[in-house]
Order: sequence, then structure tokens, then C-alpha cells
Amino acid sequence: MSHYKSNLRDIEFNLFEVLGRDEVLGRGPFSDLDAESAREILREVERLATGELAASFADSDRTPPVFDPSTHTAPVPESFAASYRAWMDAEFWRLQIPEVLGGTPAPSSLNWALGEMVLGANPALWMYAVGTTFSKLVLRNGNERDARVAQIMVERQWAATMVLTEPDAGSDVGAGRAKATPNEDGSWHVTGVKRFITSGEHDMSENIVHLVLARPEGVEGAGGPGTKGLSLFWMPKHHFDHATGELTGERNGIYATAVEHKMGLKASNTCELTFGDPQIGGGEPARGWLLGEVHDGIAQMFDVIEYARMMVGTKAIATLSTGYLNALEYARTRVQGADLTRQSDKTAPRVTITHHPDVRRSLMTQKSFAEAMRALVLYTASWQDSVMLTEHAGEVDDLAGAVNDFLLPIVKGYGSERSWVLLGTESLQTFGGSGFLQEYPIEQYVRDAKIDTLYEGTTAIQGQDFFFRKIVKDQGRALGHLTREIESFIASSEGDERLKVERGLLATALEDAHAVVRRMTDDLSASREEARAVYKVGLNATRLLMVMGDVLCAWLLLRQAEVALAALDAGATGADRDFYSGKVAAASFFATTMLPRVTAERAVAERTDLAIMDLPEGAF
Ligand code: ST9
Ligand code: FAD
Repeated sequence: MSHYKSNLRDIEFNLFEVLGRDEVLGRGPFSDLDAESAREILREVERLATGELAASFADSDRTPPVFDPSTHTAPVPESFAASYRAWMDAEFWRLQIPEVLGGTPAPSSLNWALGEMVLGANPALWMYAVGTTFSKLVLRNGNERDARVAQIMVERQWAATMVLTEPDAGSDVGAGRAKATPNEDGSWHVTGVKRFITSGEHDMSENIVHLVLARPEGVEGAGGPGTKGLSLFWMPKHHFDHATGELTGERNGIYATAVEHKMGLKASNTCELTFGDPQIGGGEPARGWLLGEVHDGIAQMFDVIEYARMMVGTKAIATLSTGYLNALEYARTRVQGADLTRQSDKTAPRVTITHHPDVRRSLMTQKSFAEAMRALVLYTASWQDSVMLTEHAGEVDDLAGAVNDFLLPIVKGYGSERSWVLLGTESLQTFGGSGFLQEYPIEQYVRDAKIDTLYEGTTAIQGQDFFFRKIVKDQGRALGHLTREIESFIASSEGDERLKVERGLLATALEDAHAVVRRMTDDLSASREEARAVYKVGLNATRLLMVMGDVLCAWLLLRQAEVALAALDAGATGADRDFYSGKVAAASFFATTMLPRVTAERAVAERTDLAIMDLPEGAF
């Protein structure tokens, strides 16, 4: 039986009943893909995800890839390679690829809906499989040669990596020291050591293209400090003919020199990569080709980072959703104790644990967060659809770009924090002691999900990105737009008695979240006179991210509840009736139990002082 439990009903509800994606499908860049085909694809991916893709999830955790330092290889287990092949053979990865490269572009919302199922079934698989998606970056930023290379990457289904991190450059990417020196033939030599590179070595594709940030030396204007001095190079593991794609038989001097032993996500190889070390491998130089202009590297790499942040948030909620559905199934059959109303009657019949109020609280907490954050992912993706549609029409939708940018740190930072915590405190807890055992998938979910708060920028980095870049630098444009949307949602329902309390709670929470923003912007202004005032901003950045996440999730759930109430009013029956009733209940539960906490967070933010910044380190 599959560990992975999908929720296609809810995915379709989001796409078609709430976000109206049938309006987007079959239009502009998506003219080859109508809503009915999209539904068929969703069903087929669900079948694959619960079947062949999920099949190797536990096995590749228990018998993970093993690194051989003598050959610098780390082959994946056979079971995992079979799941990978099943996904690549199904060809749905082409929905992320531009037509000119042999793809059939689909709206981002459809891609992340599919992504949720694959990432929930076997997250490492999606990470290995997006190699072909990197071709977009090479095409977008490169010259004619690079455009051909992008095609080859797709034709030959090569894997790819994003290579930023170094031992002394993690959050601070600009501290990177890997250096690049130009050759006369237009290629570059790169030297240095990169750390923690996902998919840096494996045996599932004939080649791996590394997208590497390095600091050029020996060219005019080179050597600038920080991220703005970095350039982006594509660097193959094996050299190839740039016109035909045939491997030349020459190895490039990029070797895996370690594969990390991790807490979870073990099927995903996390590699130390050493570039151009004469002592390693055959001692070959590491040759790469510059993408675009020197020192554009960080901006180019952020196209990849934005995709990857969306991916991490989607992975996180996918895992919470399957964790919840596993917990629900267990709770429905596990018999333990008597109903609380008959606790003193020792002869009372024993009941399933779904009868216990605390288990119901826990299940509804899991359900409301999983569904709220799915809504958040797909709502964000719907803004990406708008970006794609306007790009196709040769226009630019600034607002869609800004709102997407605003939402990304919430999808990634809030989504990963809430998911990882709830998987441990609620999903695993529902199983009692059995949750701690490897017989059930939850302990692996918890181990596999922790990484989501760490990579692609830790939560602290997401919080700072959210405040400094997505609010202050954006001059509050995206925040203002979403605020107006929420306010008009609250106002538009004023005549309806149902969910009135919940709408009131949303209005209060929105005001409280704005009070946190005001407090932080005041502190930022004060820092122009007294530099240390900015510490108060730093003390509240993660708080703001979480508070805004709660407000947006409550709003999205209440919007869903309105759609569900309309369906109930129209006479939904059977499974549909249960589904829509669950939607209203989840929205109401989230608003009444989670939103009041935002007021407490406001109080904490407003009382922020510098006490812990003044404390000597010895006192910690
Ligand atoms: C990692 C991988 O952890 C984990 C999973 C891998 C999974 C497999 C791969 C999946 C990917 C698939 C790819 C598909 C490809 C799709 C391609 C599509 C075409 N937004 O504030 P400043 C830029 S990997 C946009 O001064 P600092 C911007 O250009 C490791 N751009 O920063 C800006 O210039 P300007 C992940 C942004 O103080 C410039 O950076 N590591 C954004 O120099 C400088 O900005 C991390 O994530 C943004 N939000 O540097 C590092 N922010 O202002 C985390 C910055 O002129 N650390 N830019 O526009 C950070 O993010 C730091 O805040 C920092 C600070 C490095 C940016
Ligand atoms: P540090 O930056 O040292 O952070 C340590 C702590 O300090 C964190 O809690 C952090 O939040 C906090 N901190 C640091 N700076 C600040 C600040 N300015 N303000 C507030 N708090 C701060 N990298 C790649 O390039 N490619 C990959 O494919 C890749 N895959 C990965 C896969 C795995 C399994 C792992 C573990 C990492 C991967 N990474 C990859 C690296 C990952 O992106 C970094 O680990 C991450 O960005 C954090 O860097 P760090 O580990 O050096 O932690």
C-alpha cells in the first residue's frame, strides 16, 4: 500500500472552483492544453505518484546512495532509479519547458499542482528530475551557443544543479571565494570547493550540467566584493560537442569529494564538489562557459532560487498533507479509551480515537493548515500564470511580479516552518507510540521535512527578504494590493450572517499585522539616527513573516468557505456535501483558533527592546 495519500479533490477545488484556471487553460501560451486535458493529467500524475513514484520512498531512505571516494561516485538505489525512470518516461516534466526547447508549457498553477503530488510521494525525485527545467535559465540568459546547449539538455534529459554554497558562504552567498579565470578560447577555468550541492553526483543521466557562481579574476572590473561580483557559468560533468550534444569522452575537472550523511531526504545526494584540483580525479581543469555578462550571476541565479523556493514550500505542504491524511486514516481505526462523557463508567464501550476532543482538535489543526497552505501555493502560482500570460503577449505585468515576489518568502518560510512543526507535534502525535516507528511513514516525513526550513535561505533569511525587499524596497505596493483585496473580501460579505465572527477576526488580525509592519518601519526609520534600532527590525522579521502567513491563510480559507457555502446552498450531496462542509469547518476553526494569536504577536512586537542585544555573550 502506498505511503502517499494525495488530495486531488482539494487540488481541483482550488484550481477550478476557486481560482478559475479553466479561464487560463487553452489561452495564449497554453493554447494546446485545455481544462479537460489538465484534469486528465492530474489524474494520471496522481496514479503515478501513489504508485511507482512512491514505491521507492522508504527503500531509498533505508538503503541510501553510498559514496565511493575512489571513483567519486554515488549511485542511487535501483528502486529509486526505477521511480525516476517512470517519471521521466511519463514526460509530464515537459509541461515546465518552453515550446522552443521541446516542451508543452502549462500554467504554473498546474505545474505546482502536479509538483505537490510528486513532491509528496518522493521529494528527491522531483529534485533530480528538474534538470531539464534549468534549460530555461540557459536559454534566457545565454547566446546562440547556449540556446543549442539548452536544447541538448532537454533532448538528452540531462540533470543539473544550482551551485552557490561554500564552506564559508551559506546565507552569505556573497562571501563565496570560488574563482574563474578566462581562457583564450572563450571558456573559463573555475577553482574552489562548493558545499551541500543537491544532485551534485548520481548515475541517472549521462551528464550533469552545473550552474555555478564564481568570482571572475583577470578581467576588467572583476573582483568586486559580495554577490554583485559573482558570475554564472554552466559547467558539464562530461565535455560534449556543443552542436550535437555527443559526449567527447573527456571528463571535466568537477568531482564529488564527499556526500553528506543526513537526518532525512537521504535519496537526494548532497555533495561537496571540488573544482579544478590537480590532485583529484584525473587532475583535469574545471572548464565552464559564462552565461550572459560578467557579474550578472546573482540576478540570473535568483531565477533559479525563486523556482526552488516555490518548490520547497510546495514540498513542505505536500508532506504535511500526506502526514495529515495518514494520521486521519489511523485515527479512524485506532480504538482506545471511552468517550469523554462516559469516562467514569469502566464498562463503557471503547471508541476510536476520533471521538476524543483533543484528537479532533489535532486533526482539524492539520487539515486547516494543510489546506490553507495548499491554497497559498496555488494562489501564488496563479500570479505566476499572469506573469506568463503577459510575457507571452509581449507585455509586463509589474503588479503580478510584485505580488508573486511578496508571496514567495511566505510560501517558503511560513510553509516550511508550519509544516515541519505540525508534522511532529500533530501528525506523528496522532499515532501515539506507533508514530515513532518506521512501520509508518510519519517519522520519515518529519526527518525529510526539516530541511525545508534550512535550504534555499533559512527562515531568518526569508523574514528579512520579506520585510526589507518585499515590503520596504517594494514601497508597500504588493502589501497594499493584498490588503485591499482582503478588506474588500471582508466588506463584500457584510450582509451575510454566516462566518461573520470569522470575518471580524480576520479584520482584527489584518490590523494587527499592519501594526507589526508599522512598528518595524518606525524602527527602520529610527535606525537612520541610531543604527542599533535596526536590531529591533531583525528581532521581529520572522514574527512578521509568520503573522502575515496566518492572515493570508485565514483569508484564503474563508474565500474557499464562501465557495463551499454556495455549493452547499445549491444542494451538494454525498461526498461533495462532506467536502464542502469540511471546507467551511476548516475556515472557521482556523479563524477562531489561530487568528487571535496574531494580536498576541502584535503585543510582543510593540514591546520589542534591545535587552537581548545588550546582553554580553557570556550571559547566554
Ligand atoms: C539550495 C538548494 O539551498 C536546495 C534545494 C535544491 C533543489 C534542486 C534544484 C531545484 C531548482 C530547479 C531549477 C529550475 C530552474 C528554473 C529557471 C527559471 C529561469 N528575489 O539584498 P542583496 C538578488 S541553493 C530576486 O544586496 P546580498 C538581486 O539581484 C542555495 N532577487 O543581497 C539583488 O540585487 P538588486 C540557496 C534577489 O546581501 C542581489 O541579489 N541559497 C532577491 O548581496 C543582491 O541583493 C540561498 O538561498 C530576491 N528575493 O546577499 C541563500 N534577493 O538589489 C540565502 C536578492 O540590485 N541567502 N536578490 O536587485 C540570501 O538570500 C541572502 O539574502 C542574499 C544576500 C545572498 C541574497
Ligand atoms: P548559516 O548561513 O551559517 O546559518 C546558520 C544560522 O545563522 C541559521 O539559523 C541562519 O538563519 C542564521 N543566520 C545566518 N546569517 C544570518 C543573518 N544575516 N541574519 C539572521 N540570521 C542569520 N546550496 C547550494 O548552493 N546548492 C544546493 O543544491 C544546496 N542544497 C542543499 C541541500 C541540503 C540538504 C542542505 C543542508 C543544504 C543545501 N544547500 C545548497 C545549502 C543551503 O542553501 C545552506 O545550508 C543555507 O543557505 C544556509 O547556509 P548555512 O548552512 O551555511 O548556514
